[in-house]
Amino acid sequence: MDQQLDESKVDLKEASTKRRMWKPHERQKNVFKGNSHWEQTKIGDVDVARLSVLPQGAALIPDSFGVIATPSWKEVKQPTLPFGFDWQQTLAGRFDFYFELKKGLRCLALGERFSGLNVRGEKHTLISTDNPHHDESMDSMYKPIPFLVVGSQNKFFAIFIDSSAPSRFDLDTELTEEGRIELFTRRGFRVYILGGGTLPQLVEAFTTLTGRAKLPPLWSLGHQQCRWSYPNEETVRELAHEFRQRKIPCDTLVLDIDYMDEYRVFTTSKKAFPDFKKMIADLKKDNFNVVTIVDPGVKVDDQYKHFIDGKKNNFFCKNKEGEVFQGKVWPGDSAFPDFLKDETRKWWADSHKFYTDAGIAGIWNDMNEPAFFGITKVLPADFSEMPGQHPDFCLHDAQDGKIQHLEVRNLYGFLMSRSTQEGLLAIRPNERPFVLTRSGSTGIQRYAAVWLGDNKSWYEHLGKSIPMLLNVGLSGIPFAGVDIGGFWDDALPEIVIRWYELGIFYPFFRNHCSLSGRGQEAYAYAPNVEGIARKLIETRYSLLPYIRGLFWEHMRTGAPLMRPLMWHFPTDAIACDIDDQFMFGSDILVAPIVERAHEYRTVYFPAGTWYHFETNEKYEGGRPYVINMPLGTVPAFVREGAILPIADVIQHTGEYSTTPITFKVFGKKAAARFFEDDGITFDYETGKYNEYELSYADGQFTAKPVHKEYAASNKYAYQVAGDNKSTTVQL
Ligand code: MIG
Repeated sequence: MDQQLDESKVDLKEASTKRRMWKPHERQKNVFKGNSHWEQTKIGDVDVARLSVLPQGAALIPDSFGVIATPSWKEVKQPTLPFGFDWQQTLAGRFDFYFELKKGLRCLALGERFSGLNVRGEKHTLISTDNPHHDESMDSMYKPIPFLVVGSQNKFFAIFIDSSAPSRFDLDTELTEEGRIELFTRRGFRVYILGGGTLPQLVEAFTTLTGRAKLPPLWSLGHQQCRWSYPNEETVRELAHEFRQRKIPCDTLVLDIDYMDEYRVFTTSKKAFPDFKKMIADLKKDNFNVVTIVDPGVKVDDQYKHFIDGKKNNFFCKNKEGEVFQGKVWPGDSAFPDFLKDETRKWWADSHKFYTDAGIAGIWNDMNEPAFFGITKVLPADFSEMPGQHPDFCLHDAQDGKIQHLEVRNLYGFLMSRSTQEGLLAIRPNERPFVLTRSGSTGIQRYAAVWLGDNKSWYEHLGKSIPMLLNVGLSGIPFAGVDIGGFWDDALPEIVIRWYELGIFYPFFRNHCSLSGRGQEAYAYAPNVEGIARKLIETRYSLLPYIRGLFWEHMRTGAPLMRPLMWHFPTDAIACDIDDQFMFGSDILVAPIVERAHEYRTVYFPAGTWYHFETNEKYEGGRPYVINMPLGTVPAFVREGAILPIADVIQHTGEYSTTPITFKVFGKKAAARFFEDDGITFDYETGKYNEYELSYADGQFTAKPVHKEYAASNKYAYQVAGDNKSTTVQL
């Protein structure tokens, strides 16, 4: 898409004489003169080869921020590589990688893409970009992750480029069965080739390399409510009051940029929030957590402590002349912390004491691509190599000297969130931190949850959220969601309900909208609509015991919560092509309606027997069914043989530890694992958690403890789906 003509800038006369047609690709000369070597190892069951490249003139291969594993590598001359992988340096600022893409192989992952699940047949530019208009013609988004999975059935390979530099993937756009990657850099880098293996094995290996998310605080898995903006204390208090009074479960209220004093980070507006601390404390009493937005831009203002400190200590990015680089964002002219520097990250981390002292529970990082007003495209369409100097941007202090922004831009949001998380952890060492970020790159799952930025209240965006989140999950990030109801435009009641039907299965569950749209809270609609929304949100809370189990599984295996059907049914060709349904863990198939004025949809069931989540109606799999789903339906089907832990309705996770939990059994023979802990601290790391093997056979339910060191206070029962009777269980 970057290749497309920008009509406004084009000399049309000249353009009409240039015929753009297919030509066989001719390789230019390889100009590489530096050092390179291959090494091999095995991660789990997966073979991994890695190529290290140090171009001539480059100081060193910079430390990877994304890769954390240090397996022992064995140097090899030339490993046997799948799909004819080859590489060269084509220009001083560009490396090219070539590989075969045989017909029928699927291409997955690559971070956040506005695409269906299979990202093949497209060009993908990986540079972190704030483009608030998500449509078919957009290319770069907020989270570039150069991890590409290729394969089908039980045999997948992956290419992972460990470099912060921008890249462009051409995944057989010409239908010549060729893949090509251009990496725009003048620095050293590494490339990892993983495989073959199954899709779960590859994601396991990749997340062994790049790390996993730890268990999130339980409250962060509950319902979160946000708006740009709740302008003052009165509105925020009223919001809390409405949720509780109407008994719509909610855990978290999120404050957007207007809580600040003229958008100065680490301040609050005295006018709009006269007693910020007291407000937070009162909300806490009512079991609300408050999350505040923090943008990277620091207002240029010689009276403002944060700007003064940052400038004095050289914490900000500089321009060529060595002065503080300035860009325009919400505070007006702003300086940008150079998060590549350890000292800057430490300073930024410590600054969060301002928020924790006020009782803030978590931090939301936005605009950290970083975004500058007016720039929705970072790489020009004709960008063909990393220039020696890029005039428009700043310089960073990297390990290998002063580095121009574009070389490390993809790390900006990642390092900001890392610093934020480190700050929260240093201040509250035994509390699980909650950080949410818009931008991120390889390994961001270690530091933050993500949401996919500025969608619209469009059915198209509701539907696209499924494949987009699936690819984000395959890229290593389990804790993800999109703005429920849609960010831009008015969300009418129907789309909000349809969005909640799907959204209760997003790992990150937040309703958010822009300042111009109409009120989008679950109660901003007629009573019947509110009633449906309430039921759906209650369903989310009832699923919390299952959802925490999925995070536990992610920690152990790297598995995302939202999985494409091919994750579990890799040899079912039809299932592999489906991306308007997904598996939520191994036991729940989600198939929502994502269109206006539709009450029926086709649901494809892979082999096995499936139960309607609400009615327990049975479907024999291996074929599609047309299913009636009126507004408010929970669009989920449970796999026979599963046991789902279901919590009784609660209003917030503060009530979780005392709510009864029912193990719902699907079928005559079923099994599951069940995990529980305090949901707040890191005590699970020293063993204070419980894990049970649940099973049901011959009319008998058993719970065998695998690990039992946490004193839970819930009461438990089991119930066979379709049966009204529940039986108490002693754990
Ligand atoms: O320029 O803080 O994606 O969630 O509400 C817009 C205001 C800046 C973009 C984020 C959105 C947030 C908004 N921000």
